Amino acid sequence: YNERYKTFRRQHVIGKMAAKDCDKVIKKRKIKNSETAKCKEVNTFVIASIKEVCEVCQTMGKPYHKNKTYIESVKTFQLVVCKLKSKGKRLPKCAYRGQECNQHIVLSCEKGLPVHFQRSF
Ligand code: T3P
Repeated sequence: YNERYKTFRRQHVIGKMAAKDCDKVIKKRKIKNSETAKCKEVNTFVIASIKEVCEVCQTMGKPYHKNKTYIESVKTFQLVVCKLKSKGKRLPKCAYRGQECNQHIVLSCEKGLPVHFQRSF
């Protein structure tokens, strides 16, 4: 598998978690802003199997109207959106507020595999 797919999986796909688990999961999965070495401002977790998320790239997605390079999911997914409580915090003290919702996801895909989480709506 390619490295971008592995990173996507680590950062955005999880079988089960609750909104209150953001801090713990983000730490365990070593999710950070790779450019600034600070805490990542937003990270969305899709609560699903990796198979279901990959299917968005294959049969369960359609072109995202605003930008052809992205694919939006036909169905909604259960999500936990983790948002940093205060911006600019340095590692390792990253404190998040989690929110659960059901939304469509917008991804980019390479060779039928998800490699980037763009947004949800
Ligand atoms: P990455 O590409 O490492 O997954 O957009 C900048 C980063 O924020 C990008 O990181 C994706 C992430 N992000 C979410 O996880 N959820 C969101 O809703 C948005 C807007 C961004």
